[in-house]
Amino acid sequence: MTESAGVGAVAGAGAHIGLIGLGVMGQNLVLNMARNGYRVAVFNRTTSVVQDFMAGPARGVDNIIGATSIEQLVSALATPRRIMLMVKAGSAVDAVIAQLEPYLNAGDIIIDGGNSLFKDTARRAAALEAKGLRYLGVGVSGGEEGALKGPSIMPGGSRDAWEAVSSLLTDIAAKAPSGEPCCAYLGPGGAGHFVKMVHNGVEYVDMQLIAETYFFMRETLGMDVRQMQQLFAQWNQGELESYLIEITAEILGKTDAATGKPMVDMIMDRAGQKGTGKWTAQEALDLGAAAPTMAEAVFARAMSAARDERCAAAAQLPGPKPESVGGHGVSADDLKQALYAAKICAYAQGFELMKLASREYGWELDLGGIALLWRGGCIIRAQFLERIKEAYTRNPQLDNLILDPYFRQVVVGGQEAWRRVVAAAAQTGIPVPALSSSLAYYDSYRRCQLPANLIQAQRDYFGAHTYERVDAPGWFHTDWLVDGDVVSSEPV
Ligand code: NBP
Repeated sequence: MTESAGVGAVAGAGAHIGLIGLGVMGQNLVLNMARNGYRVAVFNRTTSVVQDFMAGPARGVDNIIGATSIEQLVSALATPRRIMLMVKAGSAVDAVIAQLEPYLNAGDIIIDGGNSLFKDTARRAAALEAKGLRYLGVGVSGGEEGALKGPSIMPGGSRDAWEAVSSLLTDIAAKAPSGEPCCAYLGPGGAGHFVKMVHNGVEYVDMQLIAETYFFMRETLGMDVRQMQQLFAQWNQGELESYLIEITAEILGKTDAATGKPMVDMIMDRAGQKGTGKWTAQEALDLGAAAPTMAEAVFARAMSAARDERCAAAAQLPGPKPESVGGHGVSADDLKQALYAAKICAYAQGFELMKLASREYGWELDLGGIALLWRGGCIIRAQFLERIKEAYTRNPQLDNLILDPYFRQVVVGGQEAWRRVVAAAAQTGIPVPALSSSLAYYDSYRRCQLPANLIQAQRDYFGAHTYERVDAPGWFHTDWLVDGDVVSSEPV
């Protein structure tokens, strides 16, 4: 740490913000803030990291101040103090808050920029606000590059605290192609972290859908890596244009230097996860939101992780005979339509989840505005998010994205191709859990009649849970069995 950039050098000037946690995200956010003209004081639990940062990436940047203790960091800040945490989610956040509290005064602001569970954020906000402090739970997406060049930022918590940091967060955020910042206040309590959680859940689905499409190209259509790379690059020029499609093409174009083989073939098919996708699926279950594809994407990662077991099972569980494998009349364009339709139905599930959460927690989320926040900086940035924004502008009360005229026409028009893909995958034994679950979602949502009448009958039969009739209001119970005959059906 250089003395010229030390805490003593700025006493009195007061840094605009302090940042604790110089991991991948923290370091890049600090450089982003400094580039935007903000004076930032930084601290990290392992203090050698502060020294390395000051001597490395922050070298020569004179509006970054390294601190070797929390007390030093706090004393370097202008008041009311603004302190952003970029530490591992969970107990680390509570630990850092506890360390900070003795040095803070009423009105000071703590901003948690990590991937905290929204319920933890709501709890922390309530506890700190009761002590006169202000708290923001801010989702930050875009990885290392986004943090440096402009991430998508999803703030929630005290509105008053938001107003005190809005220009800083807006300045460092990504800008959508229209020029609007990808950062806007979302609501009180854990609203920001909830939206970030759903963003990550949607990211899981998006990645899973692309991975299944790649697998189908390879296994069912028999395409080689070069052909797939060209196809994804071509798709990135149209309505599927997105960061994830773009990097998929780039990944497929990469050769392993050691073997000369496609890099993708050298990577073990075991997907990791850090938990935000799982939280999204869990929250969908808790809220009673029909979001099957969000859950399927998490299950697919779990199945991939059980590689040893899968390999052992492969020797014992045959699939379709090799001679039945073939294109099954599926074209590359069919696959493109299937991917787009499935993606729309998966995003519809994510937006439905946010709609239900907004009602449950009283957040009044602006769903169209959220689509715009995701338009730049983040991993799921895509041209089609503009379409989602337009859909909610056309009808802010839209029940489901697929009822919007644009999305309806895409899904309805693409369904035949989509069905061909899912059917061919089933016939050739290629697992497409997200493509098929999204189709099942579409087919369920568009049906007035589902088989739940039989489920209600079963529930009433074995547990006297009652049911509703189609021809009369109220709840009924039937004595299903007396010598095998139905004997009575009574209102309850
Ligand atoms: P890293 O793993 O790179 O860094 C973690 C940071 O947390 C380090 O500074 C570490 O300090 C600190 N920390 C830990 Br671990 N336990 C601590 C404790 N008990 N007290 C104080 N500090 C502690 O994380 P990252 O990738 O920069 O992510 C930071 C946050 O941002 C996480 O919540 C993450 O989920 C979220 N996020 C990450 C990404 C991404 O692409 N990486 C994207 C969006 C959001 P140390 O140096 O002393 O160990």
